[in-house]
Amino acid sequence: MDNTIFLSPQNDNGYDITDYYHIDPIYGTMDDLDELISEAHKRNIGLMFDIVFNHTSTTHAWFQRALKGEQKYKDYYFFRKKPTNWESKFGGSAWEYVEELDEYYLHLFDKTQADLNWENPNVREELVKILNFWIDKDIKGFRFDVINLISKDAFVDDNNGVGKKFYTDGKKMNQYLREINQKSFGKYDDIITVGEMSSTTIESCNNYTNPQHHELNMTFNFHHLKVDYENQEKWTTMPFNFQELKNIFNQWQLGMKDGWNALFWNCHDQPRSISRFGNDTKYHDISAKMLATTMHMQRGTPYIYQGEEIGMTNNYFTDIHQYRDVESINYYHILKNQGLSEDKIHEILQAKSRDNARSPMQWNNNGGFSKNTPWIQMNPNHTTINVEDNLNNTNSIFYYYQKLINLRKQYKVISEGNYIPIEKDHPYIYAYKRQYNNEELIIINNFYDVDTSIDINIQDYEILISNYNQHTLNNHLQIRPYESIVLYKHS
Ligand code: TEU
Repeated sequence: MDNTIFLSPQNDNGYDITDYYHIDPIYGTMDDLDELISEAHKRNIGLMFDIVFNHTSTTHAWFQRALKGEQKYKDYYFFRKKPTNWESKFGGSAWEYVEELDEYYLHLFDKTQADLNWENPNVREELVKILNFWIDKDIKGFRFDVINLISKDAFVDDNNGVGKKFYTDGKKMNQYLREINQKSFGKYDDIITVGEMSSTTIESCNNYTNPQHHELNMTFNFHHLKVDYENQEKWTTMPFNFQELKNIFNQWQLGMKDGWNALFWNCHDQPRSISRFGNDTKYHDISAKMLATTMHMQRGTPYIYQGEEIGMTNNYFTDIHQYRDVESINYYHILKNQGLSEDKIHEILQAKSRDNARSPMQWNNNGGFSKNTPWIQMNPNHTTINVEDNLNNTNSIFYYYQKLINLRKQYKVISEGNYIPIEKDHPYIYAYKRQYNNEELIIINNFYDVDTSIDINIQDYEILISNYNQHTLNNHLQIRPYESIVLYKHS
């Protein structure tokens, strides 16, 4: 999955773009990219770009000209004499004061990421131009970063000081998406789009992805990844609320009736799922496969984030100097100011920091990523968790993912079937059925280190895939720790 590769000062790992037409030298040159695109093309692989249109880096030429007072470019952003009380998602105020202008500009993220003013037709035209530039280079897809924040409804103070309701899923969202769709990717039938949605709703996502609306193909939402937030606060530690997780899956799976879900556990913003929802020690392989099954059997399009397919875990850093992520470092200071102990802060960062997912890919038992010192420490467990070992073991997590992908291609009931929740209140099991014409699947997943059971009629079903080898199939089905079992029947 994601990461942007455009020219950037890398204050936020590339989500602060200086120039949308150039590749950052840390990733190579335009020639390298052209070669990659053409080699991929030959192998029938299309490249998808991660692109950030809600904001630019403050080093972008537009913002620099705005700072010089050029009205044309000030109108590309939101400059105001009086700030609102909104909070930045990375901590502190969402407004930064510029002394030379005696004005504030809006930044929903870091202060080096200034929000673009989509109200301005010139901005929309620039963004369409960028999309078409890359489409002409044969880029076959786009992941639009926090795209549901582009329509700001009103600049007024929020009673609870956050501001979200004034800029999330705003009134002009559908209009803006339709416009860029019509003028760029919508003209082609082989380009795929996914919108990353911050604090969104099922209703909005249905609207964005209803094929008749010509906006986006599918959406990522994060509700299932907030079930370990105490009082909805990310920077806390709490065992995940399993009932809540199941409710959210069931609601989104059933609710996206007109649209389409992007399915995922991991991305560059989330701690590793195996450390969070599985068991990254005793049941490392088993629980990695269980989580994979849970997601890959759902209705939607699954995304895999680098390292997930070999069961990479959280980094468990112990020193703030090991962190690189701007959000983690900001919150380290915020939590310290709130009086939390160093130990508690580290416990929180170990559970929640985005850097848990940002350490280098573990290729072999020496690491194998680069001869140079990487930007962030490699997880020491590369000695036992790495690609090479996975490739040498037919029972590995990697081959299990491969099998899941093949099954989706083979079985319409996986790619097209409907979704029916079962065992909704079971304390350990998340289970559902899928149906398509005369085919049926039952998917059963144990999220805990316990032996348990369910009573279910599985007559005439056979095992399609499981993370355990031997089974006794009967209607009082015994389920082992972190077991996943997918049963298939056709009539
Ligand atoms: O992230 C959007 C976002 O709202 C959050 O998930 C955020 O990363 C954070 O974890 C909140 O606690 C996107 C990108 O994926 C992220 O990497 C960027 O930092 C962010 O937008 C700004 O561009």
